Amino acid sequence: MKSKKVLVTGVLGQDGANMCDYLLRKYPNYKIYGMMRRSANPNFQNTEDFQDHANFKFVCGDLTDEISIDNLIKEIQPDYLINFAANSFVGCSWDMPLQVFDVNTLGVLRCLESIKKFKPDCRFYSAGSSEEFGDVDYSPQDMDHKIKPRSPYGASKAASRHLVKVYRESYGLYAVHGLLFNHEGTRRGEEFVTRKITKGVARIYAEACSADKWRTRRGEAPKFDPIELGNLDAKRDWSDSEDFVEGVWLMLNQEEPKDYLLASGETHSIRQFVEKAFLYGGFKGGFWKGEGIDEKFAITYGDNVWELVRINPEFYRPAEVELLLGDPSATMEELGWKPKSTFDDLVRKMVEHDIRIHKVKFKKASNEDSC
Ligand code: NDP
Ligand code: GDR
Repeated sequence: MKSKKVLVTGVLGQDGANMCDYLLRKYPNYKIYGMMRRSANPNFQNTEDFQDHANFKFVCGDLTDEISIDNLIKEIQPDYLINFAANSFVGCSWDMPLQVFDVNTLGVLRCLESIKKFKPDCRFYSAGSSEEFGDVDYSPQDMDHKIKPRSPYGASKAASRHLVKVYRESYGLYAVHGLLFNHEGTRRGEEFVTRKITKGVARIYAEACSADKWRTRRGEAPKFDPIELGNLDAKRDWSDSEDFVEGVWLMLNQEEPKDYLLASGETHSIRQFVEKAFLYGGFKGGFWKGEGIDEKFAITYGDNVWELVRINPEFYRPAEVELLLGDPSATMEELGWKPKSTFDDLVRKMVEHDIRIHKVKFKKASNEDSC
């Protein structure tokens, strides 16, 4: 098989790492370049499984610096540029809207311009989002749904979608914008709600194991810090990022470029994610009590009620996307793409992974036997 060169931005994040991992396993002779921003203290947690592969190389660049993008495209001459780099946290996009547009929109423009000038046959992926649909008119959302973002983040991604179309039609570039619904996994950033919950379950699990012994010794009830969350009623269409990077790769390898949508076709509330995550963490019989900001998720243990989740209004957003549910049927038919993981598989995988890593850390810190 002919060797190709793929430049992946956002390599230290979830999708960038999963894409590099996928490509190195699928095409051991491809040269994969993972672009990261220069930082004094980079976190290599997501890349440690593949960063020593002979055909993988870290390169430095920043989407806000066109000189760095131009130099990479000129020097590497990539066959593909897969742009996952972004300021991807919706919640902070109200606090730094200009920076979000600089990275998420102008960053895409810088990539397109650079490809046009230095490698016009390079295939380009732009990481679009279901946040572009925002305040949805109907469900499930498909490619024809109007653009109605509710956050600076959603607006920045919608603007980049227009730019991709303009460059595709004006200059004949192979450029695609993937409208991806939420996707998660064991490499997910810890500020996103799913990972925040599964990390929280793992922490409480470890504390419960130790507290149980402590309680038996002293005959007293243990206390835990519950997980603090915002809007529990928002609904998201969650999938596994590992399934999605395969879909993205298919988008980049068609005869003609066009935009596609990836989703699971199911939606679940944050509340349902919490219930499932605690169940997979071994906490049976959880129940909700109270209302509004006093609502709590708890379980009964002996004579005690343990609070596992409570509301902190700090995590509410100025404007919320209440419901997302995608229709992946057209993409499945056109690309032959089929996700392997279900919602239950995803929650279980994330909880089990976080319990495993938390137990190791916890054991080291407390010198306790694992439970
Ligand atoms: P992550 O936040 O995990 O990763 C984004 C990466 O981009 C980080 O590693 C970050 O670097 C890097 N980055 C941020 N700013 C810059 C910059 N100026 N120049 C270069 N790199 C930068 O996101 P995901 O992997 O989850 O998402 C990948 C892409 O897909 C993003 O564009 C996101 O908006 C989009 N998306 C994600 C969805 C999801 O559910 N995961 C759904 C739909 C779209 P650093 O590590 O230094 O902070
Ligand atoms: P989202 O993901 O905004 O959908 O963007 P996130 O996990 O941040 O929020 C999902 C929903 O959960 C609610 N929520 C909380 N969210 C966070 N982060 N923390 C909390 O404590 C909390 N409590 C409740 C939020 O209000 C929201 O409704 C993700 C990102 O990956 C984007 O980059 C991507 O484009 C979209 O998914 C599709």
